[in-house]
Amino acid sequence: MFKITVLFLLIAGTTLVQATEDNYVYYPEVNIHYKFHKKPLQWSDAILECYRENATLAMPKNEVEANVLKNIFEQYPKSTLTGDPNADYLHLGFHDVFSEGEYLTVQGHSIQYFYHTWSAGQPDNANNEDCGMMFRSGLINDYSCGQLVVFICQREANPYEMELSNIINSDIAYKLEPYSRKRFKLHLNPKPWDQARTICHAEGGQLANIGSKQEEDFLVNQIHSPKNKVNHVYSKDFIFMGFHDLFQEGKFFNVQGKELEDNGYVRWASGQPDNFAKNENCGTMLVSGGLNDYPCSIALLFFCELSANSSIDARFRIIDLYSNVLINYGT
Ligand SMILES: [Ca+2]
Ligand SMILES: [Ca+2]
Ligand SMILES: [Ca+2]
Ligand SMILES: [Ca+2]
Repeated sequence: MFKITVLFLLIAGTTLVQATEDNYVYYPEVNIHYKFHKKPLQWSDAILECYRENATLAMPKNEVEANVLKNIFEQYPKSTLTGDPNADYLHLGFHDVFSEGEYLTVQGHSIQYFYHTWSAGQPDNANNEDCGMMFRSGLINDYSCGQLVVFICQREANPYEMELSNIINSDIAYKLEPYSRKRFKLHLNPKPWDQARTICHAEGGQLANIGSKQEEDFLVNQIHSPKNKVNHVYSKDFIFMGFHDLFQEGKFFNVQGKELEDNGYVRWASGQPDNFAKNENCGTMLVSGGLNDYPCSIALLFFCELSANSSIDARFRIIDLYSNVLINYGT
């Protein structure tokens, strides 16, 4: 009897300790776990810190979630944040690093589908502000990415997805890679990196990332014949891909806001990344394979990808991105 009781206490104790160590608190009204980080960090470091905890830098979808963040922040008044140079500010997971004035979440979605109640006069891009934050009032602002600011990480059971990949895309230039079931399209009209990224989004996908050796070989094979069909003047040795170190020099993220290693396969070309002339912040692959960092503003061919669950022969829901109306097709 005694042994059974001790065992029970140990099990119960273990469970409690795990919950405490994790420090994520569940808010049933929004079905999200949050954790306040009292140590102020630069915006890109805050992303990485959340990522390491299997969470994302908090970005409210709506006013209810914004109020929860505001209330959590209120539990840490300025007087309790000693050593915080910006104690009335809270990082949020949005930015306009890629393109001035185009505000995206860390995961790459336009913030027009998220909470975006700006403080009066904001965004003002004062002193080139490209990262998102919230005032104690709950209103948002663009702010300098290099500033040290406290933040909240969030963890959702079912993370919000725009389901961009579920949009029907019948563009036959997308070729199916048989192992990953992803589809890739080589764009033959060279564009700077940010325009390439936008074009892939408009096609319901994203700038491509390589997840395996098979995918790398597949892309290399696709490059060779079209390369000679392009009449424009451009650098023929590189193809833009969906990663960058625009948030912080030397720290590479994919366009989904995750660390590059999260792709599952990272093979840099020899001697890369080298941030040549201190001006290489956008991802490319060599036409012969291997990754390289490259200047963002030079026009290159680029690969878009559609994820495995978007196949033109499946039955789909179409999301009208502008009205956010869900239309069901088929059963
Ligand atoms: Ca800006
Ligand atoms: Ca501002
Ligand atoms: Ca760089
Ligand atoms: Ca390079």
